[in-house]
Amino acid sequence: MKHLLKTAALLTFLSFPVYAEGPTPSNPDAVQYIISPMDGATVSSPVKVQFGLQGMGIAPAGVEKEMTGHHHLVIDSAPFGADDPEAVKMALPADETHIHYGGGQSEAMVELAPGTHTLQLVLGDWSHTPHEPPIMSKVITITVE
Ligand SMILES: [Cu+2]
Repeated sequence: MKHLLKTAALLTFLSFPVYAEGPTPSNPDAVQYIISPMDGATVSSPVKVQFGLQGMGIAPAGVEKEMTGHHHLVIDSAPFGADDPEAVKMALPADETHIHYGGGQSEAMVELAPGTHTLQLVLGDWSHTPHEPPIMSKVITITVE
């Protein structure tokens, strides 16, 4: 019986597309979302942002493991890929508007200036590159007092 289960697991693994190089496959049904703050919320800085992910797992940057990735927070930037479809095929930049949580964090305290801000999560693979198809949250808008 144990042997049969192992075989089943192996067959499941092999049914995913295998790329020698190129995009890391995602679970196309995976859902990434911002648990808090809520869309439209008024908050004070630093803002505790909680990251949600269903249908895939979290692994630290540099760890290549099937169906995993780490969270990236995109602040005040155009919805990811909308302005440049090619961008989803490259590693996410690391700057003040693209924050990597390569330790596998599921929440963070984020310093934001007073005013209106947009937040979006994008899942990146071990090499900080979006999966195929890319997994990302919807964009939320918050107001920092
Ligand atoms: Cu990253």
